[in-house]
Formats: sequence, C-alpha cells, structure tokens
Amino acid sequence: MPFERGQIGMSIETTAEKIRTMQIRGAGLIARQAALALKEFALVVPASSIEEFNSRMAEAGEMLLHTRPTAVSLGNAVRMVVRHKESDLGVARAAVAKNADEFVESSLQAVGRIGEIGSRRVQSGDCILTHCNSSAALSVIEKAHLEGKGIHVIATESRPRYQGHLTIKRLDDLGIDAQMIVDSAVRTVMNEVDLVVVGADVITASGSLVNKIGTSQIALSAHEARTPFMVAAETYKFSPETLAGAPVVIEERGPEEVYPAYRELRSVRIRNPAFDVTPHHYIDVICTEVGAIPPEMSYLIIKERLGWQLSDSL
Ligand code: RI2
Repeated sequence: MPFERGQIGMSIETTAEKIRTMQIRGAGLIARQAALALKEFALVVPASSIEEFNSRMAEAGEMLLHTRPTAVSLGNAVRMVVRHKESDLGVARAAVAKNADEFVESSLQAVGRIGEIGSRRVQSGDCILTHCNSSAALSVIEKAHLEGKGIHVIATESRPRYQGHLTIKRLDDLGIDAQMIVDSAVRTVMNEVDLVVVGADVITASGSLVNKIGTSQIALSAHEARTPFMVAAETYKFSPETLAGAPVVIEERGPEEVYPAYRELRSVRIRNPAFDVTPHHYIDVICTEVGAIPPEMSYLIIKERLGWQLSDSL
C-alpha cells in the first residue's frame, strides 16, 4: 500500500515543500537537496523486502519530481540516486546513500569546473550581463573576477521573484563592480554588454535552453546586437526525455507572485510562466563540466554522459 501524506518521511515531505515554495531554489541546489533527502529516507524507511524498499524509494522520488515540473535536474538526480543493483536490503540502503553523496559531490565540483571553463571566454574588462540567480553562471563570473580580469556585471532584477537581488548580494560580497536593472531595460543596455552568461533549468537534445522567464528576450536582444550568449549548465541539466521529442513542461506559478490583489480582478487573469525557451541558434556556447560545446552537440552529452540511447526513449 502506498504511503499516505505525512508518512512518507519528514525529510522527503519537508524538502518537497521547500522546493515547491522556492525556499530552496536553483536547478542545481534543488537536485542536491533532493538527493540528500532521498539518502536520509533510504537509511530509515521501514521495508521488509528489497521490493518494498525499491517501491518506497520510487514513491519518494515521484513526490520530489512533482515539486518543480520543469527542472530536469530533479529527474536526473532522482534516477542517479535511487539506481542500484543490490538484493540485500542493508546493502541497498547504503548504496543509495552513497549514490546521493556522490551526486552532491560531483554536482558541486561541476559548478566549480564550469567556472574555470567559462571564464576562459571572458576577456579583460568585459561587461557581463546575467539574468536571475544561477550558481553556474556566477561561478563563471566569480572565476573571471578572481583571475583579475576587471570585469563588470549587469544583473537583471528578475521579476516576479526578484532572484536578481540574490545575485547582486553575491556580487557585492565578492566586491565585483555591478549594476542592477529592471528586466525591461535589457535592450537599452545591450550595446554596453560584451557577453551574456546565464544558467539553465533544462537543455534539450537539440541544444535549446529552458531558463528563467525573460531569458529568450535577452537572447534575442543579444543576437540583434551581435553579443555572444553563453549558457553555464551542469550535464545533469540536459534532458534525456527530449531525445524522443518530449516537450519540456513550462511551470506556471501562482498569480499572487505577480499581482497580490489578483482576487479583486473580475475579467483579468494573471499569468506567471516561470521559464521560457531560447532556441539553440541564439546560443553561442554551453559550458559544462566536461567542456564547452556548441548547443548542437547536446545530444552527445545525453548519450555519452547521461548514458541514454535513442532506443531508451521509444
Ligand atoms: P543554478 C533557476 O530557477 C534559474 O532559472 C537559474 O537560471 C537556474 O535555476 C539554474 O540555477 P529557479 O529555481 O543551478 O529560480 O545554476 O526557478 O543555480
């Protein structure tokens, strides 16, 4: 019998709720926190057989997956953590815990490595525009700053949740020369920008980018101004499901985030799509922990790094 709400394990429910309400946010961080919640759950969940254990783990994974429907990082993390070939219950618990620790460690290393790889493309004195709050994009910016490149940064505020405030706080802590603009000022400043660097929630098999709402407008503006557009993304943000052409679900969040008095409206509906799609031909390079690739090579990441074949997605 499946677990009822309240029984699935505090770590899973609490983590799921924090991810849903964005107290924990950012595609990489939610994946790491989900992995740690699965580890905790695997070590304590009551199970009398390996089959029962596997089915409990699958249920817990499902609960985490449904919190942020767009984030493929969650799906990839859950798959990597719950996968094991053990038949002994105790050994299986330990295997899942080890998978989780390895995922977290490799995820953190990936963010650092992306900084090193991405910063090679930053020139001295560059003005970098970034959107929302991406630890991978900030890793590139931080590394370029630490290398003494004398960069400056323009950060968007990123309505409706103002993740740009987190970005400018980090830039300020690092002592990086930066400015914040409203999202609609991007085109006005684009001629001052040498490089756009953004993070990713999903990279599709064709190399298109799903990222915070507003990213595609920035890419269009960069394209018009001939400004290079870089994506910083760990390989677990590439979507195997898109190999078979599965569409990426774009999360629509509540109207209160955009217009708190929405209940007073009679004929107007507030829409709040959280992400948008930037076609691959607006992207110059995707910096991953295994190297910088043109977006058109995304299929190879899914095949060789994530181990998916076309036949897996039939
Ligand atoms: P890192 C965020 O989503 C932003 O869209 C950001 O670009 C992306 O996750 C990647 O973030 P949200 O959780 O993993 O704010 O690079 O909706 O930190």
